[in-house]
Amino acid sequence: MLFDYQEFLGGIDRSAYHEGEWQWEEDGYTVTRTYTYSAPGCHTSCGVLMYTKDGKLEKVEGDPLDPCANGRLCMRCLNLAEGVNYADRPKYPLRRAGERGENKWERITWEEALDEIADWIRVNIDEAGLGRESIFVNHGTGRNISSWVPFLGGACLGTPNIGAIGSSGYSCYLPRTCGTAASIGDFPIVDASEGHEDRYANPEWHRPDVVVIWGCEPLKSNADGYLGHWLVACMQMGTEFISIDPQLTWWGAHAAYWLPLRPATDLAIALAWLNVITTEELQDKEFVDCWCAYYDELKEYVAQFTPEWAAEICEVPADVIRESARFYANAERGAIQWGLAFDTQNDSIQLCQTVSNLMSVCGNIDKPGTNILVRNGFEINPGYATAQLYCPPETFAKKLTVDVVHPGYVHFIGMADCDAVNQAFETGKPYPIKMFWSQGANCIACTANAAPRVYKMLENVEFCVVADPYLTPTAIAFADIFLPLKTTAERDSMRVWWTPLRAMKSVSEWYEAKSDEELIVALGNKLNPELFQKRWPTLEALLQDYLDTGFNIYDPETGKSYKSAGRSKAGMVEIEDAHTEYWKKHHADGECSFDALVEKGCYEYDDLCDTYYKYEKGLLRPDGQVGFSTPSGRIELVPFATFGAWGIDPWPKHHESIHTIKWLTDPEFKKEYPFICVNGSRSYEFFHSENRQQATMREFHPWPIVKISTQTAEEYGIGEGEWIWLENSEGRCRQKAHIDPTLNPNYVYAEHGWWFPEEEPAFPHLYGTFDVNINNLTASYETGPGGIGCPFKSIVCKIYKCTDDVAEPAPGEVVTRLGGFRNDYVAGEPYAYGMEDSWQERQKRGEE
Ligand SMILES: Nc1nc2c(c(=O)[nH]1)N[C@H]1C(S)=C(S)[C@@H](COP(=O)(O)OP(=O)(O)OC[C@H]3O[C@@H](n4cnc5c(=O)[nH]c(N)nc54)[C@H](O)[C@@H]3O)O[C@H]1N2
Ligand SMILES: Nc1nc2c(c(=O)[nH]1)N[C@H]1C(S)=C(S)[C@@H](COP(=O)(O)OP(=O)(O)OC[C@H]3O[C@@H](n4cnc5c(=O)[nH]c(N)nc54)[C@H](O)[C@@H]3O)O[C@H]1N2
Ligand code: SF4
Ligand SMILES: [Mo]
Repeated sequence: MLFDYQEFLGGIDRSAYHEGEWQWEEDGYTVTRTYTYSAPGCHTSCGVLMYTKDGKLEKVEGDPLDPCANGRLCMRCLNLAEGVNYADRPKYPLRRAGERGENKWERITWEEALDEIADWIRVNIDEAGLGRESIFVNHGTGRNISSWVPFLGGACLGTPNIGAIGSSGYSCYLPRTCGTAASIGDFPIVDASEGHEDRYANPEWHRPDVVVIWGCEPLKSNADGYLGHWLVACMQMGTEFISIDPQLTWWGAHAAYWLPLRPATDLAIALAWLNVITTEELQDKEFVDCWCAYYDELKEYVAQFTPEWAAEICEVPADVIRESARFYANAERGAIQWGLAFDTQNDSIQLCQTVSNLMSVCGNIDKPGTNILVRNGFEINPGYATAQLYCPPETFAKKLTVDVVHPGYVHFIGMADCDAVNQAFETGKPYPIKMFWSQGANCIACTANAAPRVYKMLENVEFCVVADPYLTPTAIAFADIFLPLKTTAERDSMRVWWTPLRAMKSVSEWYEAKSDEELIVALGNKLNPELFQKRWPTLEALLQDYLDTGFNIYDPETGKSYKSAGRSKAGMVEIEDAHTEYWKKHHADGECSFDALVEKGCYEYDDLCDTYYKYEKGLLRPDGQVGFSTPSGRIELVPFATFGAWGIDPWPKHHESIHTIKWLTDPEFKKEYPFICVNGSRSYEFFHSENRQQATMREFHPWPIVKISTQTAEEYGIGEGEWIWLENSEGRCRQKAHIDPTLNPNYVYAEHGWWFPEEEPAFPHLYGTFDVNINNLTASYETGPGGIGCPFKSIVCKIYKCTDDVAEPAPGEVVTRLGGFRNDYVAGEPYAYGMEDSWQERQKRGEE
């Protein structure tokens, strides 16, 4: 065994690391034991030692006493001080002084900024007779904004329209949560012992025998609250791996099987695996009999999806599909680590549901070393469900829902539907959006599919506030008011994304920046003083309420408590007790506070995620009965009830995207656009568009890189490091070629999220963001069943070398000055011409 946890623990000099202390002096530094979260962003939160001198962050080291990360840090945390102390980081609130995009600003006070915002809303929305639904609140991916920004939208601004602009089908994570909510009722993650404080030494834990790394690169991404190095530790203890990925990753290179499928054909593999498992009777019979519903129906349905059928679609040989299915199913403890690629397909929600069935039929649910079911630590669940408690019901009823653009579906998610929001911006229907509030997102550089189209939607918005630690392309392009925010180093905050509950303790100051939490308190007291003065008058009160009730309604005067009635409906339901498990555990002993958590070393594990076989113990269902949190109490292998209620076909079917169906069936089209352009694979240096300011990161990774195969490089005469154009019907951008001999010659791999903070901010250059933006080539409005998922990672393109002799305008000029690549967008439609219909249209005509 290459990794022995006890030996690792034994090798740490715990007194040298000041066990039991959270702050001490060392060699002229103050050292603080805490967690980072964001900004800059990351889904995870690792234990750090922050070294400060005279109130300035000087360096960061991993904390080997932290059980989450065991002292291991990414370069992004090790280099945190450079981001925090970035010289051009905004110090004060700013008011736009020139035209949008001129990058002219004047310094204002916080009081002026908040007054201006309050006045604008009063005059242009309230007194104009409009509702607060005409404010759209925008955020990006999950990080230390996930609960705070929706909460700000609901409690401070009173709007139900909150979401991530341009993120069609919320094709990040949401499909996975919805797909598993329907069948299992809870979310499964690979058990690498992360639920236990004693980790790999926990007596009940067992390392997985086989882990499938599927559409995920957990080493680079540490995505969704999960750390990639936990799986490396499993590998070192003997776990075997399967990689299902179009490109050869580190995991593929270390795997027993690598299935290099054609992008976005995962459902074909998943169905074929189910076919092999059910026909060869490899399922866990006892688990299926006791805990699963509709096994026979599932077996009968998947009989048609043989490995030979799948091989035709996904280009992986049938025998490899068959053998890898057996390898997973025959393992006593198998686990599946899935990633973003699951969300970026037309089939997303059905794919996620089908792969959760693979876990279920093999009995790989909540048993040590398989996929365990997890919830937020101590059931602290702030976010959308609580935001809507504070939005008046009549306003909430006006939320922009999926049926506005994709008739026939039922809205069941917390956010406003992304495409419905697009349509409201593009057409003013069903009502116009007047104000855009963006916090923790950099939409035109990153979040938005069809970025030039989103630019067009937003350029004339009447009033825009951007709150961010940095001046981003989005801020330059749209902000009327810019609010400077704190980073993790300056911020008192907490997080629950699984377990443990963690605290971030501020260690330094940055001029007049406020934290997201401080902004909520300041804005709420300005705009909604009656509620805020009673409930969250101060930061301390806000943090305390996070621990006590997770922002659910608890009225000490009446003793009544309320929770949200459900994501799609307005209103609230009375409940017995709004208090969190944390409050219940610590209220009596007085240790239920932010300060107490900090003094404990900034973390505390909860019992639920620490427990196996929760379904046998009655821990999952609200009624306390054994079983799963589904309508029948069993895992519903065919989710008739839930998908039925959502308007989604419970029988999964593989659907190609508009691009790939044409690529597969029309030789002329394929000749014009010979490549599938996979995009947005993560890199160690950056988190989306973040960290581009840091010289050290840019030394490692100076330019956007597009990977091409050796064969393509030869065919096109492209050399390593040469700039090339990528283009399709929607637009074009350029990136630098990197020749990868392992890449399939039919694919190119482009990066996303680029801008150059060292370059000119003003229009038309806008930090160069549109020149290199792969989202010039993606589309909105093409979503899967339920309006969930969008196939933006399997678009098509052509490539050609960049030459100096073509005097065409740069993409930045095209987008910010010349009206964009296209002027023929039709609201509600992904492509205006030259493309087939979406699968929904094809289905209506009976072609699917
Ligand atoms: N083509 C293509 N496009 C993609 C992707 C892809 O794979 N391919 N990936 C997509 C995915 S999965 C996602 S999730 C989106 C992400 O899109 P975004 O979430 O918009 O990406 P970021 O660059 O992380 O933008 C976050 C902004 O938030 C700020 N920030 C960081 N931390 C904090 C904080 O704690 N508080 C506040 N208020 N601000 C903070 C940062 O400074 C930054 O400006 O991009 C999507 N775009
Ligand atoms: N360093 C860093 N970490 C990040 C981020 C970041 O920007 N930088 N972003 C964060 C965010 S918001 C997210 S959503 C996560 C995403 O992180 P992950 O879930 O790990 O996903 P990716 O890194 O986008 O891609 C993983 C793999 O999917 C493969 N892939 C592409 N298309 C397909 C397909 O159709 N099928 C299959 N099976 N595989 C495919 C790619 O080749 C790649 O190797 O990372 C998070 N963590
Ligand atoms: S995963 Fe990496 S970047 Fe994220 S908090 Fe941990 S060390 Fe920092
Ligand atoms: Mo994401």
